[in-house]
Amino acid sequence: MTRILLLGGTHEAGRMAAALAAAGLDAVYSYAGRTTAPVAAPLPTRTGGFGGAEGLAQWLRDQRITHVIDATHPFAAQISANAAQACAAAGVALMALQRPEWTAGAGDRWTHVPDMEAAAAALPAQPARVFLAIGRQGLSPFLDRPGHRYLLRLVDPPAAPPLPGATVVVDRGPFTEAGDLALMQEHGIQIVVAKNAGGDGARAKLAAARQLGLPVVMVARPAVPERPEAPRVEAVMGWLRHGADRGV
Ligand code: 3Y8
Ligand code: NAP
Repeated sequence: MTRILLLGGTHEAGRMAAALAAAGLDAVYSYAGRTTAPVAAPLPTRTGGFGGAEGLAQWLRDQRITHVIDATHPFAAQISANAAQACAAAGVALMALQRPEWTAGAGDRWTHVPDMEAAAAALPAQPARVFLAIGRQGLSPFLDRPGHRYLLRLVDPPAAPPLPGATVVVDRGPFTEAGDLALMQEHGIQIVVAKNAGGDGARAKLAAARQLGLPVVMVARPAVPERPEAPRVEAVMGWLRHGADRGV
């Protein structure tokens, strides 16, 4: 009997949940609980960590899960590593719904860096107005570059200023090019730092940077373990049907 755990928290995970619900499949949607008011999913939902890979493996056994779909964000490397390890340990089938990386096009001025420390080091020597569109968790490397004026965009209002002197806008995506263009012009942004999230939810700032002729520091995705990957919801549905045909 097919019973699915959908590790969510992204725009694509929401679309995956809708497809599973439409197919009448027995599935549960999982949030980490990072935000105060996450987008509602059309599936039964659970929130919070599992207690590492071991805890997840036990949860899979207790809940008699037969398939895990990892539709988490490409930068959510820990949960993805845990899912690969837990599915192997519990003998559960795993498929990652992973959107393709963004690639630079005509007019883009991107500098690729391996991680957030390198992104902070890549900022210009002279003070600049920097749009740090990377959320709240990866900000510490920028404490070493206090000379810049930072604009942060967060999903929830921060308890304390996450970066001294930074301007914070509170907004959740998906974002629009017109909205990001206006935001970047309003703050006189001169350079943008972005994670290579892929997908459409946060691409707007890249189009706005191109239109304004601004440089972008593009942070590469962290490594995740080898696992089956599909680029689209329809491919994951095919994987589930194929498995069901074989009675798994
Ligand atoms: C909690 C679920 C949807 C969901 C929207 C996508 C699109 C907007 C782009 C910018 C970049 C950023 C951030 C971002 C994007 C979508 C999608 C995506 C980037 C929500 C969500 C959860 C989170 C967690 C949150 C992180 C933060 C990252 C903001 C919901 C809205 C910057 C990543 O305060 C915190 O602790 C927030 C933490 C992880 C990265 C960080 O380190 O701060 N996402 N984002 C999920 C959970 O609890 O399991 O609240 O509804 C989901 C979305 N975030 O259905 O359209 O890519 O799918 N999220 C990055 O890419 O750099 C914003 O501002 O331009
Ligand atoms: P992470 O660093 O990979 O995971 C840290 C811990 O959070 C995990 O070990 C796990 O705790 C818990 N966790 C993460 N995702 C979970 C989920 N979907 N369900 C249950 N527990 C989860 O994760 P993150 O980067 O903080 O991302 C957290 C959530 O935000 C994910 O759902 C992700 O899809 C979403 N998101 C992240 C980003 C980003 O930039 N990182 C962007 C957009 C959306 P235990 O070890 O206790 O099990």
